[in-house]
Amino acid sequence: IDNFGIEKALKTLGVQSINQGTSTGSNWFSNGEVLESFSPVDGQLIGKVKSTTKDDYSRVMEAATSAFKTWRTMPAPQRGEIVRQFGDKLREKKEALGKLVSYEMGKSYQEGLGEVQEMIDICDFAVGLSRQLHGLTMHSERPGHRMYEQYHSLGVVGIISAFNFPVAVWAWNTALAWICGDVCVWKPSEKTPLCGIACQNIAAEVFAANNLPEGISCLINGDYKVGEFMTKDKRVPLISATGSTRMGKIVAQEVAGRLGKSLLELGGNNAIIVTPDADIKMTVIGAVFGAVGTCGQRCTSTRRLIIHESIYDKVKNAIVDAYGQLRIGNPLDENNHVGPLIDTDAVKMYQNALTKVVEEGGKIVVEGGVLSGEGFESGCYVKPAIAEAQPHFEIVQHETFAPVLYLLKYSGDVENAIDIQNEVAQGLSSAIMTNNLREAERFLSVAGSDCGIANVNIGTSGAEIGGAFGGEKETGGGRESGSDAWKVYMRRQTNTINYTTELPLAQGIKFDL
Ligand code: UN1
Repeated sequence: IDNFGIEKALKTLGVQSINQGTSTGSNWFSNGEVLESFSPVDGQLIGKVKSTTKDDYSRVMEAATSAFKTWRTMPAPQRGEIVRQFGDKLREKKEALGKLVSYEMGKSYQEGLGEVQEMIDICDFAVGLSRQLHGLTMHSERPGHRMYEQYHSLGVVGIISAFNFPVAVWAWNTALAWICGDVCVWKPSEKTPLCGIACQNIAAEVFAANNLPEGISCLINGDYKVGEFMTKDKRVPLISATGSTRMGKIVAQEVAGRLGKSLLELGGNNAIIVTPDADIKMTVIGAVFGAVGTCGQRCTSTRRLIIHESIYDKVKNAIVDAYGQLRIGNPLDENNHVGPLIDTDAVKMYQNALTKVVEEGGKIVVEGGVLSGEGFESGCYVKPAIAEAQPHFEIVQHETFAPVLYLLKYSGDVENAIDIQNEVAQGLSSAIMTNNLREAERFLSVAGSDCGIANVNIGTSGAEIGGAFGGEKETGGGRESGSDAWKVYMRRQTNTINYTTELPLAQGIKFDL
């Protein structure tokens, strides 16, 4: 069934009804069991993908390690030129890829396009960065000596990504890794394998057009067992993993066990603090988009609103009102704000959260529920819900990947709100709505938010690629995308050169022969 031009988009992206799920660039092969990708939009089977076996994986690693030897010797600005071409291809295919993201994952078409825009942005960023992989120079304590540091390519980077950003998170990693001279092996979520196939086709086209080896970009498919091939493989010096805290703990321990590096981007439990000095109109837009955008399935989604008691009712009423305007339905139809959850398991978790919050003493102020009937046949459409709760409720402490927003009340100073904000295990994104300079600065100070992202008069989601993205505590500590996040994709080397005829030892040590 053609859903808003999805057939044409699949064709443009080279996605077949049955796809080989393992690729070393243009060379496709797979021998594993078949994964089926059903759209949460209409429940239709979009396509099938063969998963990667251990033998397939060996072939991938052969291609990747050999491609690395060529790729790392290419000057970084020339690698940047390849990434520039990749970004151009993404511009050409933006609509098609945005549509596939929307159809396979369920986020709105606008957000699908936004995700592809993030890919384009990170490519531009990486192109500029390819001339700026700077190290420092320092003064040696010894006469006639020079000391400096340089960054060298690291090797094969393993990327494990989640269903909610099925293309952008790969691009944040891969665009930087490529300009750093690394090659990538990517395992997309088994819930969105076709997005992986589409991206791989685009990358492979660029590498082939430039006579570059297969294996600079590799794709593997399957569930966590396929991810384990990489986490256990000492030929993969860096694993970048995005997903749940549960998954991150397993990956971190596996990789640490062989002293590899991991870059972890895990769960969030993001809050907006709304103080008596908040602009209510801005608060409503920020909070509602943050809570219901991507149907509450961003790691940066707003889960908690911490509202001062003096404005509590006003804010609550404004938000409840705004929820009344939300249109839920086919995300490819641009009239709708909210699409489906990824699958029926996610629906169960959503229902469980609503039951739990009531059991713990919370009060529902916007009713949830699963939608049925025409247009909702997939069983994945739910109503965004709001509950009044207490900060310490177990369910409030927990990240539920669904559009459930908790309203929490604070009294007294902004410090009390900051305490509530910080008293969760996760530390990804946070925000304060205030026009009071003192409150804003306190929130940003060392005694303020403990998250990797802290915003003033902006919601918790929708970060730009220019900043380092990631968080503390159970969010995993990794930083990817902008700022100096590139450094994790390289190995640092300190070099000391003696241009005299003497060999003085450091620390003035005498060793006469
Ligand atoms: C994620 O949900 O995994 O800040 C990433 C945002 C997006 C990225 C989210 N730029 O919401």
